[in-house]
Amino acid sequence: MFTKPTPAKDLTIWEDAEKMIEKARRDGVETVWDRFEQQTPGCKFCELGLTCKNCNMGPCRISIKENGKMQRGVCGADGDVIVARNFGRFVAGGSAGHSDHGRDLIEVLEAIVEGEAPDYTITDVEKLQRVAAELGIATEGREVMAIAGDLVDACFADFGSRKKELGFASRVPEVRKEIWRKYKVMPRGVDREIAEMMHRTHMGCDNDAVSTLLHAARTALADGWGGSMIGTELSDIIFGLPTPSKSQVNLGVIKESSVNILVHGHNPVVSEMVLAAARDPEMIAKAQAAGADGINIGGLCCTGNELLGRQGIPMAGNHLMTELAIVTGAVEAVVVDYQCIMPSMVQAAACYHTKFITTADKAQFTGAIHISFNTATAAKQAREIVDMAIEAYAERDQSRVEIPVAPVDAVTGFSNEALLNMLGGTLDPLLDAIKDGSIRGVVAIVGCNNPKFQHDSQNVGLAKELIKRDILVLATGCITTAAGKAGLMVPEGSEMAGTGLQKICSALNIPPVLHFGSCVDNSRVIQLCGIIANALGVDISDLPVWGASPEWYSEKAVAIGLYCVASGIPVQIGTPPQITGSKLVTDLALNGLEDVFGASFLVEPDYAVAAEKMDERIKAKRRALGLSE
Ligand code: XCC
Ligand code: SF4
Repeated sequence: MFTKPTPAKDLTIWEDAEKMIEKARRDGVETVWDRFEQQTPGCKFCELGLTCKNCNMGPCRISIKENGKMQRGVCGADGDVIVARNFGRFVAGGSAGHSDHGRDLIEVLEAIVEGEAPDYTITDVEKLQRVAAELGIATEGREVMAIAGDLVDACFADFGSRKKELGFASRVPEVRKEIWRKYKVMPRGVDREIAEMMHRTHMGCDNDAVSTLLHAARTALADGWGGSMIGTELSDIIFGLPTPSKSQVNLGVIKESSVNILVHGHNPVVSEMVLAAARDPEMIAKAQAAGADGINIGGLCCTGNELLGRQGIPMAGNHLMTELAIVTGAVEAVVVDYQCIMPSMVQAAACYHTKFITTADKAQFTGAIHISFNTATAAKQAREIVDMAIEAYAERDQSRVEIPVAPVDAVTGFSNEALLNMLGGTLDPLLDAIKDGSIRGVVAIVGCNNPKFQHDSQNVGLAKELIKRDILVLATGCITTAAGKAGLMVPEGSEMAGTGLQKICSALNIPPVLHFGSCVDNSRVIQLCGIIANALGVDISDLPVWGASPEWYSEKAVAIGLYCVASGIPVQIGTPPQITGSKLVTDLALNGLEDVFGASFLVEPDYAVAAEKMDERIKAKRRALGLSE
């Protein structure tokens, strides 16, 4: 039966997206929304988390029998166990993604120390010394490379099995660590917790849903305070601290007369080199010889966020904009590393002159051009990539180019260090603002898009609703582009905030929504919560703070959500994970975790209702701290 396609304006809140969805339809490019429609309705068993494929006596699926009793899998596993196992593996997947990214940065630092990465340097020696000292490494009077070598060893050690507690547990308030020890969720080693989750969920191992879920929390904590934190800290050390600067966002950052290269994925190791090559006068001259006015690097997703924070490159778009960026017809190359890169981008690129270039051996795409990126030859390979883009420029069909909007300004690149600097070297002004209620609370909104929602409607809606209530928003991952597009990332955006937050924003000349980096950089958020809790002499769960991921989609987002909750930060999500087939697991996520960690999940698909509920809790937390509501 022929049905009319959903009007593009119902799929997204943005003009640039709407126009490009329409162009994609004209150009015959399939997008995420088309495929979402084809996949709807989804399999009920899978949605409920009640399918198990963990062994070859199955696959099994669990339904409720006529007498109300739950069926069991061939091995005897019930629905609770199956849901918990599936969820545990989901969290392990997300933690593995972030943490393997972190490991890659340790390897880069190691190559720098060994003199095998000539194109990379240690940009922030001060941070190297500071982080090393935190991990108990002697720094006084020692050579930079000697300290870095010890830091490499300390970080690698956190991935293994020889430790009882991760190095960065030193950043966690003592009361919180006591909780972790009591419930045996103190993360011991990143790889260990992930491997143990795979083990526990093998047939015939951990057959108690609560036990499996507690280990899921431990696995997530190993991500947040381990793999992700290492990723963030080493990225700062190698590439420099994010510092606030002015940039631009939306598809308008793609330039009609330039060689446009979009960097996509998560790890800055490749994209930093591509950016450096694109800024090389010799490469620019080549681009000009090819008829372009220069080389323009734009960001997508979290690799974009990494470069946005440190180098101020403009952001072309977030997760659901990635295919649409290609549809502009003006993109010469998309250079990717890993994670959140839709496989469909290969097909989208093939509809235009766009080169789709993969760089990580562990993230190869059939039909892509693969450059096996190596830190020993990074600059040379980056130039090859830029050369390919310049060559592609000659093949561009200008008649198919449509850049739908003009770019919007955004101030980006905050970090805990940058925040501290702005506050004059002490957190006191922030604490005072929280105490006197100018800032009533802090919410970290974690990126992602999901075609289950009108694109960015929840992300932007929630951010606006919160700042109106004098709640400061920290943005990481894909919401950053959305908040930027909505005008929330310039100081003037505070006109949309409540009077208290407005006052603080004008005093510090900051936006009401602060760009805190990529999704790995949520480690900055938990670290900040640890610092504030320690300063107030309370636990993290006593603070008027929340995490939120209204449009989440990925395994990584759930790992972030769970490490926040286990750290004492409640988390709002717009859709439930695939756990609702188990009442036990669902109750635990929504309520039971409160008794263990002092925080739990809130599933609320309507941002206005979510903001209200979050505010209620913020009020209660403020009351308990003896602060005005
Ligand atoms: Fe991916 Fe990080 Fe989510 Fe965006 S926000 S869709 S995980 S790119 Ni992290
Ligand atoms: Fe079925 Fe049990 Fe095997 Fe899962 S582990 S597929 S429930 S028999």
